[in-house]
Amino acid sequence: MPANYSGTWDIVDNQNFEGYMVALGIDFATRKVARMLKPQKVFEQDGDSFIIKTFTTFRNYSSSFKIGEEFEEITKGLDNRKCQTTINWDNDKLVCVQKGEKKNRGWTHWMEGDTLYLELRCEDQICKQTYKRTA
Ligand code: YOG
Repeated sequence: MPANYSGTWDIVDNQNFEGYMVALGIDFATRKVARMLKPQKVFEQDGDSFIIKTFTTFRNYSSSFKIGEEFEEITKGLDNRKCQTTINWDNDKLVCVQKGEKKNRGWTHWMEGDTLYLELRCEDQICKQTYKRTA
């Protein structure tokens, strides 16, 4: 039985989001707005099928995938790039690889009790986010 991430999660910590955004080529004005945001994640999971929604007051982002199945991801409203994206289990961690123009791009999610962690990677930058379960 895989881990179940289903639920609603609110951000409580966000380390080096600025460095991650610079690595993605996000312009200064957009970064200035984005770094004030408090994202909320809503996970809908049925076994190996996921929908992850990221909500903010500025923009929202949604991604649907099945574990191990590569898909074309357009990071619409983020850096607007095209990636060939695959998410796999590493034990109970979700490990995403986003192949495309940016080297070493991807993310990892894992849980410890009511805490959800997210590491976002792009080139030599790592952003570390922490979320708490609210539902
Ligand atoms: O989630 O990959 O949970 O899809 C990182 C934003 C800010 C827009 C979001 C909106 C990178 C302006 C990661 C922020 C900065 C700045 C939230 C979403 C880009 C643009 C919508 C993500 C994964 C893992 C699942």
